[in-house]
Parts: sequence; C-alpha cells; structure tokens
Amino acid sequence: MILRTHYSGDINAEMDGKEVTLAGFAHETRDLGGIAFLVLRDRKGLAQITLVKKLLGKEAFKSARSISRESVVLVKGTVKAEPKAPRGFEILPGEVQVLNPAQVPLPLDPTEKVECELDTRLDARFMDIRRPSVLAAFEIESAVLESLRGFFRENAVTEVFTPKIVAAATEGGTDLFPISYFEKEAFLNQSPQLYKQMLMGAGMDRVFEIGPIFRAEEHDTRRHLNEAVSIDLEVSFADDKAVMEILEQAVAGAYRHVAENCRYQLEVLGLDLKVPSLPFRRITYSEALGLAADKAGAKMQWGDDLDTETERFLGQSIGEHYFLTDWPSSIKPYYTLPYEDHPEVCRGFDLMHPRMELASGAQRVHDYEQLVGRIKEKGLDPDGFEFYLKAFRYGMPPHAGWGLGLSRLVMTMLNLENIRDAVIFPRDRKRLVP
Ligand code: AMO
Repeated sequence: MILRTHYSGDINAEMDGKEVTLAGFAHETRDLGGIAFLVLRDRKGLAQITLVKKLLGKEAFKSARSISRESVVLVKGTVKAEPKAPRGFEILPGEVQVLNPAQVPLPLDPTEKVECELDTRLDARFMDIRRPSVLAAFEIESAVLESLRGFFRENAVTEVFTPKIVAAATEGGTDLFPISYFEKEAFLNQSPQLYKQMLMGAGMDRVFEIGPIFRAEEHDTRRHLNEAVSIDLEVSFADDKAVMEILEQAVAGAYRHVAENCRYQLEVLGLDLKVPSLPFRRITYSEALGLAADKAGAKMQWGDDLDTETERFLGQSIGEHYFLTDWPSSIKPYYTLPYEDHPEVCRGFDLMHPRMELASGAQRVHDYEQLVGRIKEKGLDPDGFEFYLKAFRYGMPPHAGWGLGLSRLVMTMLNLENIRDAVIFPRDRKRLVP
C-alpha cells in the first residue's frame, strides 16, 4: 500500500474539489490564531495546507498547528482553488497525522533560508538533501543516467559490470587504494579500462559500464574525489574520431533529455539549460599550446601536460564544450595508439567543458607487440599485465573508447560550484562518513 495519492507538484487549481492524500515533511508552519498554515514538502514541490479549526475539530487543530518542522506528515483533504495561495490552490484537510516527529533543533535549515557550510551540510546529508535545490541535482543526475542508458541501447551497446577488486593498476601504478584480500595483495580499481578492452577481444563489440572508480589521489580540489562514478564506453572496429562523435552525441542528448524532462528541478535551481550545439570544436594539443602562448603568454613546452591556467584560458576563450586531440604520446597512457607516421603524437583526446575536463578517451593499441613495447616505454612491467595482454594474442579487433565522469558532467551542466554537490555521499581526502 502506498500512503499518498498525489505528490504536491501534481496538484493544481483545476483539481478543485478533489480528495487527495499527501505525504511528506512539515516544511513550515504559520499560526495566525483561528487559522494556521502547514506547508507540506515532498520531492515534487510544496503544498499549502490550510488548517481550519471548524473542519479539523478543536483537538486536531491544536496538535496540527504545533507540529515540529520536518516531522513526517500525512494529510487527507480536499483541493480548493485559492488564487491567494502560492500555487493557486490550498488543501483543506479533514485529517493531519504525524507519522514520525522531528526533534528540535534541526542540524540545518531545509527551507534554504539560512546559508550553511558545505561540511555541516555533508555531515547531515540526509537533512541537506531535503533542501529542494540539493535534491534537484540528484533527480537530474538520475535523468542523465536514464538518457545515457537509452542512448547506448539505441546504439546497440551492451551494459556490463567489471570487477572493482583487482590485482593490477590501470593507469600507471600510482594512486591505488590497497585492500586486504585474503592472502593476496589487491586494489580498488581505478578504471574499467583493461576489462572493457578485454571484452573487445571477447567479441562483445560494443560495451558500456556505469560504475565507481577509486583514485588514491591526495587532491583537495572542487573537481576531484577519491571515489567517482565513471561512464565507460568501448567500441570495436571504431577509431578515435568515431567515439568522439558518440561522446558528443551522448553529452548533448543528456542535456536535451534534462531540458525536456526536468522542468521542475531546473526551475528550483533557477537554470535555463542551454543544450550545447554539435559538433563540438576540435582543437589539437599543438593548437592549444599555440593559442595559450600567443594570447596568455603561457610558457609550456611541447610534451607538458596542460596546466590549470591554460585550461582556464582555453575554456574562457572557447566558451563551450570542445575536444582536445592529438596529444603527445609521452603524456597519454600506454594503451593510447600513436599515429603510424608520427608516433610522437597519439590518438588520445579529452572532452573539455570550459570549466574542466569531462572525459578522456582514445583509439587503443590493439597489436600485442606494440602494446608490450608501450608498457615497457612507460616504465611498467608487462608481467603484471599478463591477464590483459593474453587477450591481445588471439585476434583483437581495432577499438576505441572513452571514460566520462558522471559528477563532472552534472556539476558543469548545473553550474554547481563543487563536485561534492553532485555526489550524494562524497569520499574525499578527509571524508569517510556518512
Ligand atoms: P581518466 O583518468 O581521464 O581516464 O578518467 C576519466 C574521467 O573520469 C573522471 N574522473 C574523476 N572525477 C572526479 N574525481 C576524480 N579523482 C576523477 N578521476 C577521473 C573525469 C575524467 O575525465 N581509462 C581512461 C578512460 C578511457 O580512456 O576510456 C580514464 O580513466 O571526468
């Protein structure tokens, strides 16, 4: 049995006279003597419950008007069109039940009238998410996932799960969380990279995975976490250019889906979401260096990773999503395919939002000997990768793919200040609870 018949957001003045049952939290109470208001909040909005002594009876009126804020309430009543009420209607209740009272004082103010430090909010996250604008971001994140899954299905991509407890590093050996795994050494996986590539060798042809990645980085920034959700794609018989097209369509599609399906949440956030237009600009690494040197006087050498300053400069001057392509082979991982005729440059790319990197990807090395060579060049030991390399000895299709950070996608889409605003229970250098 579901206790409520409607969410607040589903009710409007045209439903005048209808009997409804609402359930949610006591957002606010206002007492004007003979008449009192209870504002009920659920995940779709607010509803004004007008408490009238005559309708409720003396005792029920008395207890309803003294409900503590944020208590869980159930209201049975009639919808009445009321032009003076905030949403053009009020509910005249015949019954107001407190299903579970909230203690006082509250750890923070869910009505968003009082500002609150991020740490206080995260410490009492269950209460913080009751704030409509905080909840809105997570509802939108769920819509983004729905859009991505739909997009992958339309493109005949198979959803997979790969292990998060692994024996080897993916991205180069550092930044791993060790865990105890019986008598063996094990780690939390940094990326499904090796597994999604092995699945190309398995003939799965097109796979995607949405799952956690773990990075033991000491970063303390607004865009790094130690546990993040990555959306990973791998496609056989595709090159870097093909998977970049898939990526820009996936991103623009997610924006479109949110713009069409999350109107209430966007309104709560005060956002007029602009769907990015396709295709995104493609800029090579060399062009980016040139632009930064000409216009901002940056002194980077070919082969340096782009620093935050340069990224910021490029983001500001381009002002929309763009791809950075043709990176030096020396700064991209061993699995990135170098160009045949100028191997110092590789088929790796990053998808950038003006504020930060959202994704990286590449066409991969699929030749066994070349892959072993690249692993050695990076100072790694091929023996540690035997389980992965094996898949390259018996016919590995050429393939390409990418990894897209879910929280960064949501954070930039909604213009959130901190990645922690896009993660329900974030894990960073200092935070392990809740
Ligand atoms: P990369 O390491 O660039 O590539 O990660 C892909 C994307 O994942 C997100 N991300 C993070 N988000 C928050 N905090 C972090 N610490 C963090 N680390 C990564 C970013 C980033 O762009 N194997 C490759 C992908 C591939 O080539 O397919 C990889 O993991 O949005």
